[in-house]
Amino acid sequence: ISVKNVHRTGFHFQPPKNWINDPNAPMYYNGVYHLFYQYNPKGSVWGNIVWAHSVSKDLINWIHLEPAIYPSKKFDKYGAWSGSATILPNNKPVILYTGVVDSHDSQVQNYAIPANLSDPFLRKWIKPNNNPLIVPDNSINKTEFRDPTTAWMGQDGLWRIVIGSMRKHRGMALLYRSRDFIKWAKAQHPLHSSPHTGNWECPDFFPVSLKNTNGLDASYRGKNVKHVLKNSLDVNRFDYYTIGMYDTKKDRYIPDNNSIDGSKGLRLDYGNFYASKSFYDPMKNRRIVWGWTNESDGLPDDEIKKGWAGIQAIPRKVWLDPSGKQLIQWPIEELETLRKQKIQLNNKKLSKGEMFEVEGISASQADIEVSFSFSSLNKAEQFDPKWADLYAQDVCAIKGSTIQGGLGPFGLATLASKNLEEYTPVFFRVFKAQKNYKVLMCSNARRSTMRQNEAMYKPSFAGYVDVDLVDMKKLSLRSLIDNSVVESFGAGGKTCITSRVYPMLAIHNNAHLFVFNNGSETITIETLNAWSMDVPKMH
Ligand code: DQQ
Repeated sequence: ISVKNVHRTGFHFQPPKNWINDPNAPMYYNGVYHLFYQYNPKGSVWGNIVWAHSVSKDLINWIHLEPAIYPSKKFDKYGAWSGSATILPNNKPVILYTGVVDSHDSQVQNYAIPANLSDPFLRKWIKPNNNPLIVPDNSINKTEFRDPTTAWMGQDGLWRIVIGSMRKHRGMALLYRSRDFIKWAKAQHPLHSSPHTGNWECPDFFPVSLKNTNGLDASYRGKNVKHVLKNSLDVNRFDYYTIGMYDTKKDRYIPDNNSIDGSKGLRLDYGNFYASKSFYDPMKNRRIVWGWTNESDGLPDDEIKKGWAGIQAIPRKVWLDPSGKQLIQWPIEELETLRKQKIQLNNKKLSKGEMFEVEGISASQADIEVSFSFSSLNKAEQFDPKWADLYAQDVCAIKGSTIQGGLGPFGLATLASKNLEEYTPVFFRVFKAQKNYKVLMCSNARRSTMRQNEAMYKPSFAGYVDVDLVDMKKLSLRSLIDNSVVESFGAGGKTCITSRVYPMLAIHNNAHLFVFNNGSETITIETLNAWSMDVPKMH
């Protein structure tokens, strides 16, 4: 296996070569799922951006088609950047995307429509001559004006979209309205904005049900819904969201009291996951979110040597937690069709310092679901009040997976070499704070590779998990391991963390998987199910 391929993923979405970034305009149309994405047809670093296009019947096996949108006209000559799809009521899809019109990155919004609706794959897209549809007015920073959302229709019959922007470091979702989808007028106020958050890239705005896990169409109007506004923060490259109320009279979104905008807020993923976009899947009545996960191996040189860069995370079903306070995300059920050899364990105790190997599956390409229990919270370490001001990631860096604790650290050591020279631990550590327990979930790349390369990014990604351990002394973890990615879901999808790692020893058959407990409290593995994962068709 050449250096080009050793870290390629097996079951994550990737084209055969070259650079990819943001997922664009995911949609379901007449029996086919479409995924477009930002793509450089000429190389494996960002540039020459076109809209690559792939189609699928199951979101797992993909056919790569010719690019659907590429710069050619005055209104997108310098780039076809991110955007979204809307299916109009006459069952006609339309794409809105950002066109870059000069070498200074000035931006406008354009539309494209399928050339031939009877082609099941919608291979060809037309960019009509009445583009651009929207140009920035004088109040808008024209280099920070991009990434139109899927449109939704209000009771007044007008379409609405938001476009990401910024004014004096205030991030905002600019609101536009249209009757015919062609003539758009800017609303007086943004749908929402927030100071000191920087530019909002790839905003996403959608309703979620208060009643069940089903998804809702963007235009859904009814009772028992909340709304979610997600934006991708340019300043630190993470996807943040708030949950709130959409005041349709004022046409404003108001985050709930406990929901914070910006980098102190909730994150879709506490790891490498950016520019995500969701869509409503009418086939299975669900909302699905796609996110881009970038390379972390350092210098553009590595990307050039590999000939490829970037993957899309596994599509996740997304819904509102019954508490109403956060979203839940879970890998789409179709992923389970790739499960092959299985091994199962029940009721295995792990006392302090114990570690054992999960054998019998391919540890470089696997799906693992494990549920841990413990009989008491008494041994939980004290939460240092100083940490309250830190990000979870910093606490994970301080405490790690090897420093002995009380209740935890316990979890999985993924992509591990036989003698643990390399490993990426995904684990929990429970602390006792003044009023409650704090559950830290970490995915720590610090020991993931022997490779010496200062540019390599090896963060101790982490997030807190909002669970009540007093009633239920249990924590579950699911990890999708795929050669250079470990995508993990804590407590049934409450906290998600994706890491990109580049082991030198723990590759293919030399990768191992362990379960460990470095806390003094004994942990029981109630069940552990692990599967080797097959490679879907992607050509
Ligand atoms: N990527 C696109 C932009 C977007 C950014 C350009 C986010 O439209 O704001 O490739 O990664």
